[in-house]
Amino acid sequence: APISFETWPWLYWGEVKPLHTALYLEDEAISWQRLVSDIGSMPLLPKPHNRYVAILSQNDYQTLLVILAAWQQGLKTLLLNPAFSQAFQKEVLEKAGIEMVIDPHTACPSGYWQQSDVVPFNPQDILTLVLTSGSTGIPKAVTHNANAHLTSTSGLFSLMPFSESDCWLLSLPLFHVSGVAIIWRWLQRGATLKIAYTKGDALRSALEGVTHASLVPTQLQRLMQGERPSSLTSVLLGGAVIPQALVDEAEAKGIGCWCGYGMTEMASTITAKRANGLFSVGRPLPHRELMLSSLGEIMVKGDTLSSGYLIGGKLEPLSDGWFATKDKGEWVEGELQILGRLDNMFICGGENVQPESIERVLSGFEGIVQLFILPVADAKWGQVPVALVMGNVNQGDFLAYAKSLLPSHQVPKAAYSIPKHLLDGGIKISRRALADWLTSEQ
Ligand code: 4YB
Repeated sequence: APISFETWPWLYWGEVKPLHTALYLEDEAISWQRLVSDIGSMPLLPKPHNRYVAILSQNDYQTLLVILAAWQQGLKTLLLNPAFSQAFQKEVLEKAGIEMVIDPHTACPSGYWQQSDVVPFNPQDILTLVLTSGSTGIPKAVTHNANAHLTSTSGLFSLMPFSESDCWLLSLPLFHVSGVAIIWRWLQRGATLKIAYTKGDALRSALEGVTHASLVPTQLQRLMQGERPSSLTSVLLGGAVIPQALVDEAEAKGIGCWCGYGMTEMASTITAKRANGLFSVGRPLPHRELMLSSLGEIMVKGDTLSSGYLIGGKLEPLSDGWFATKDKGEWVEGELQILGRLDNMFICGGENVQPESIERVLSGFEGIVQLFILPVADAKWGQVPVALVMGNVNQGDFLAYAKSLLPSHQVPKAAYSIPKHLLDGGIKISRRALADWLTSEQ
């Protein structure tokens, strides 16, 4: 059963098992007692009257300390990607109505443990803000309280075991909901968190000693190119279409895979299942509800739904009732399949084209590492699909293969190789960035 914390979870574990390891860093183990003391040695952070601050969030110990210190000092933190340009950061903060930005690497530790600096833990108070990843417009700051995070966590644990003696790698950014979710799973269980450099090939060595990791499919794909990390038993996948062949391969190598579908507004995972050979993301976890609208749009609600976006310093509810996800889904054998984003759909000669469904059919072609279908303007048909491929692919054979499998309005009119650099930034590949590249090439 989940613990209902009466104080900040790290203070609880600091009392219950002070000498147990809370964290593995690159070359050091940190006990719960040491963690509590390090958080308490953080300086008093600036306290704007609405209590909202932004924290430039890298995946390192110093940033974690500043985030936890901010929470126990009564602050609500927008976790920001430190790679944003100054101009973009300014736009985002102006929209949300947040004035203060903290860089953990210049907020030096000083002072000493002062019990009076700790505000009471109230699971209903907003603690985290994470930006939406919409492809258009300025992202919105999605708020969550501890209750939503802990509820999300306990629902997941009913499906995916994570015990006190396990270790979850902080394998996704703290400024993304998937990274924040790892923090709450670790805190809920009083297990071990590993913080290490995970970009690119460093992921493999970061996984040493780790039992659990959250991975986007491209990270798992990279892992499959070498030997299986020996301690890794359980991987939670999500964030993008999860290729079935990839999951089958990982399972065959002894890595337990859980396929999930989640989003920022729902505090990460909404549906999930242990891989079972069927391409799907399973069923809703406890405390979440999901239905399909008459148009096939996935609608969600539940205890993990955000209580609002922060806009101009005020909370604006997301919806009254069901939240419309803009994802298209379908039930297959009682499990949910994600068909694609409604806003990726385009029209070719009067026919609806869902790029993700073409991608699913064609990504099995020999040599393809990744494939994207994008629309380009066409005088006769309005828009036509073209393929952007990564991998060692014979383009003529590929297009002939497409013709043999797909109705004509879905057959790519051309195929281009994507430069590798477009694919390794960030946790999600932006179709917008690919489209911009395509335009610049034509
Ligand atoms: C999908 C999708 C899927 C999301 N198929 N499209 O802790 C986790 O649950 C986790 C573990 C590993 C990797 C990621 C996660 C996440 O949280 C992912 C949450 C996320 O991506 N949130 S988001 O707000 O940035 O994007 C949400 C959108 O991502 C959805 O609306 C879908 O369009 C897409 N997506 N899972 C296909 N399995």
